[in-house]
Amino acid sequence: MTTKVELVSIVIPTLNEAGNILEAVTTIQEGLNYPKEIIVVDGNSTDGTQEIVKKTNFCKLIIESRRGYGRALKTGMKNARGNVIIMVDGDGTYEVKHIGRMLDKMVQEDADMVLATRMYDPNKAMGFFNFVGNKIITFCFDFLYSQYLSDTQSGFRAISHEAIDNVKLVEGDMAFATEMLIKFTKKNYKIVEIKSTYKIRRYGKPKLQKFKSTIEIFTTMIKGLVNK
Ligand SMILES: Nc1nc2c(ncn2[C@@H]2O[C@H](COP(=O)(O)OP(=O)(O)OP(=O)(O)O)[C@@H](O)[C@H]2O)c(=O)[nH]1
Ligand SMILES: [Mg+2]
Repeated sequence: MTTKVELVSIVIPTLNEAGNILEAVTTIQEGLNYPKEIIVVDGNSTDGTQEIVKKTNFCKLIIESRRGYGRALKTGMKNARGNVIIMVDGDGTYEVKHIGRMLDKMVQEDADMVLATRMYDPNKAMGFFNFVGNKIITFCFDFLYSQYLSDTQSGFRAISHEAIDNVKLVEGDMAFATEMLIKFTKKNYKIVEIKSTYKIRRYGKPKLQKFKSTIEIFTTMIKGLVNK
């Protein structure tokens, strides 16, 4: 439940995103009209990402040397001071201009989480295999956990800090996002969606290992059913 956004902490994991990160953080810094802090959690990038972040003078840079998307986000969230946390990739694929809308929606709905869904994106920028994989995972998640979400793999979320502190998240990599939804669902936390758009990655490589991540996500969904 979120009645007011006192401070929003935007947590951005980065691993070699030198060509993407500046535009993302500048758009947030200049366009977001909420009290905010921007936290970049870097996994020892070798392409100059850290130097770019340091130069901005408005981002807090944290180094998380352990590999993994989930680990980086967890470390960032531990350091977040806001009562609301935004998690978003640093690769320029999510529409960070929509953070304001997500926060408005969070307060309007008194929600614990707002998911930015990419399923209604008119540009259809998500790759075919990612789209189909996401659809299958989301269908299974909704069926198994009685939800009506459309994009469980969206890494662009507004989350109540209090709610996330109340769940124990152990997944270190991409399954982190699914584990979070499972644990929020089990606590009956309110999850709502807003429609957002998506862009193709213009610089750098995806770190997503499709096969490994898919196995981990399904294992996480089954574990969630077994562990009451
Ligand atoms: N600190 C840290 N960040 C990571 C790690 N792995 C991925 N990231 C970042 O987490 C975000 C999500 O990873 P992506 O590679 O974009 O994965 P994806 O969104 O599934 O792939 P794309 O379709 O290319 O966007 C990006 O900002 C990455 O730079 C990691 O091990 N450590
Ligand atoms: Mg990405």
